[in-house]
Amino acid sequence: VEASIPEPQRDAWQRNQPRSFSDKNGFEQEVVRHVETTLARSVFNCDEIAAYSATSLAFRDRLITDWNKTQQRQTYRDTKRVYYLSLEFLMGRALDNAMLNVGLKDAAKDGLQELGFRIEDVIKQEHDAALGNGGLGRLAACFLDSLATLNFPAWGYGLRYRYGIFKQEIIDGYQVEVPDYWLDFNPWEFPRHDVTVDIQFFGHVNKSTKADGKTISSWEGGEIVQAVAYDVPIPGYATPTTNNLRLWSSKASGGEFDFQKFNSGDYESSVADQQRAETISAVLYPNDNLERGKELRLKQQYFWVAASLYDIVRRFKKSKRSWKEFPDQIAIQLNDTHPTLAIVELQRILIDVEGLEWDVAWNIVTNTFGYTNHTVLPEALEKWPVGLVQHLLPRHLQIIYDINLFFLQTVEKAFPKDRDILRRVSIIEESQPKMVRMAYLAIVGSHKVNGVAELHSDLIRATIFKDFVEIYGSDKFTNVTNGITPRRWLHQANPRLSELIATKCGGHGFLKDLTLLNKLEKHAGDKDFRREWAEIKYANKVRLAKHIKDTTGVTVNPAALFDVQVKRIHEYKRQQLNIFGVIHRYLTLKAMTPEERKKQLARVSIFGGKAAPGYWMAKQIIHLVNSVGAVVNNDEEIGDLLKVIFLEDYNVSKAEIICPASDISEHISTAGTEASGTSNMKFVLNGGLIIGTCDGANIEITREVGESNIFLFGNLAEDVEDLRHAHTYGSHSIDADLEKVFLEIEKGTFGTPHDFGAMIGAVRSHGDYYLVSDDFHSYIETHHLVDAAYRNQDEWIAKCITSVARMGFFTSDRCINEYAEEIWNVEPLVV
Ligand code: GPQ
Repeated sequence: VEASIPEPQRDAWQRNQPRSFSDKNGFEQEVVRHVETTLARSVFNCDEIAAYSATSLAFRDRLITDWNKTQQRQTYRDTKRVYYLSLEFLMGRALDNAMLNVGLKDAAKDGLQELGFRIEDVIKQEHDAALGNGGLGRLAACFLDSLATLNFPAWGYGLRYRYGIFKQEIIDGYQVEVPDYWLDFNPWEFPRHDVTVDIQFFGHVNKSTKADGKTISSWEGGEIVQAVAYDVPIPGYATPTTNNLRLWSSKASGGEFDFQKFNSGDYESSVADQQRAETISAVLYPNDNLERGKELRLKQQYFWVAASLYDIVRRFKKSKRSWKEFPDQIAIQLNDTHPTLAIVELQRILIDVEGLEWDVAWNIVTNTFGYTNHTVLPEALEKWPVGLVQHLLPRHLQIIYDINLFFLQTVEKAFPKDRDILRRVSIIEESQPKMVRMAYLAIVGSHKVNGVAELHSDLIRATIFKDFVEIYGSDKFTNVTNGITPRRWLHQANPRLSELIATKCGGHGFLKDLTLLNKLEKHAGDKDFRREWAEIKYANKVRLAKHIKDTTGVTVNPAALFDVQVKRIHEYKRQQLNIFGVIHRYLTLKAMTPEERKKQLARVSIFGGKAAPGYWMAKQIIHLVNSVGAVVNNDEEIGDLLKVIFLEDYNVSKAEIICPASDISEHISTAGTEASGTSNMKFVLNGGLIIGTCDGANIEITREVGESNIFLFGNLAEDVEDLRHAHTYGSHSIDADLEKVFLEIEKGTFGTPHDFGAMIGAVRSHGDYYLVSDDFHSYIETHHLVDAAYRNQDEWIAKCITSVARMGFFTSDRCINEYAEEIWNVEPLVV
């Protein structure tokens, strides 16, 4: 590898390598040094924020040493790398994770104590890095953790949004969005002002004929925006491997602003240009499972994809290998269709810039990319108007048309009798206006397509991508069931449970090989072990109860059954089913005599999650939950028997408090709509049971933990279509208990009935698309089973322990190994 420092001077560098701390004293020295020099503070004005800043800087220095070594090693060995392209990385906090991964959290705890701080208070100062909406973004974050932990040479590429997902406030029971400006102080990123890429938009295509008669196209004119790299180190757990997450930030090209305009007195427009450029990476679109086709979103996608590919190609070219080796050196994974333009951009670079023949280039492209689908919901499948693509990316549209032409030619040859197939599979939808179907482009341009749970992968093969399975054969379509990192979601979120498990599993090895949890199984009947297990669950519930008290003012009894549903608010996820069930429970309790009531089990129903700002129905659901809470929580007849809580601003750091504290959690999507779900895995791994539909990964969780350890209910995916049809074309009668709930809402028990008219109407009069009424009875019955099971605490705890013992499959390490073997063909590289 070429180095900028000549050989004779390297000795001096070797002698002066920074030494990173490895114990409490070393840590304290670093903290004091950072407080007094980097932060220019002292014992007189070191508050918790300064303590957080200095602690982070101390750990950052440590990570950077390992990061440098990792990157040098990867460059030197030049083995195949993985690039994970995701518009979302929902990272949460970094400090706790960094301390645990390098194995120095205890040293930091003691050190901070000596310096006058409690480590928990210091950790809490960190702002979540919330560059994602929900499951898709969090999956990307878990994957980065596993890639580093398993020593894979891998980079993440994303956008450095100035504003992450909005903060949610609840005011008078309604969601209010507040901007999330999180970059005031972010010690975890390194600006690389020397790593920039010029990104072109608009313009036109010039065709010219070369001497040999070949025509070449070049994209000219338009405007340039600059991409600046910001690097975030990603430490693995108990390994020096520290990978890189590179986030691009947009800037006006040519520096601060247009000096010519500035000097000629046109101040406003010189600043406007700069602001327009910066708008590209300004804000994360707050939609989950929904695409709204906004021009700025397409600009974001191309900006990020073009910068990343330029970077990847630049790195490849340094190795002086031939182009045909590109797919042997590089695997690029597309996290949903958001980065699909990367396929077109790489083809453009290879043919227009590098001068390769179309077929040679296309072969390289298709062998490089893999595409992961995360939903079958039609409203989430990306389509871009042809006119918009033409305007913004004229050369790319031509290439898309050529890709489509060659693809359709092969389809026509293979299926000469199917007169309709070309229309069905065309990348261009012949609608008004014409649209580019991004999922189809992603399939055609990739060598593997995967879904994220078995049912989901089966469904995409059988429905939305059926024709493509016919065309390419079924080998191209595969499944990689999602997983979660046990480092954050067990060890960090639930340290006491992690310690207890370690006593039975021969230490903390299970954090790297989660199948070792199976050693727990034989202790499920052990009385002392169960007691300790139950004590930890109780302590976690006390912690959540305190959070609830602090944030909502409502007192909840930690001895009650905690029933949790936290996730984005969406009709398909059916928070409305949950709150209708809660109202049913309330009415049942109200109808009882005081004697009967005394025999009932106490419950706390906990909701949390953000609604997309433009999703009116989701906001109505939040309002209903809060309105029910306001009535139930103040009903003295009911007291502790039922509390209804809406937790404000659900995010990663709050999930770390909530997951360890649930007894039962709800994963109750209409069958066939939730691709996988990943919080289901988090809750079970933390010793909670779940109530759920036969959907997404719930099915595989059932296979692993056993049917007796999960509460399944509701209609199956295979029956959904017929039921929907019957609602629309047959007679549709509403479940009698649900109708009682509706009548109570309409009586005004929970505030102005008018507010909830649309929610009721969706079930009663608009076809009940999400099958709320069809599943209501089975849902209520199953909650009765939950109550009954919870009364037998010994057996309940045994179920929890057995379930945790059988959760080894759901580590994201297992997924990453599957991707590495089946899709990427990459090997780990130990530093
Ligand atoms: N998912 Cl398409 C999102 O979080 N956002 C999206 O826009 C789309 C999917 C989720 C999906 O709903 C969950 O079922 C998955 O577990 C998750 O992606 C990760 O695959």
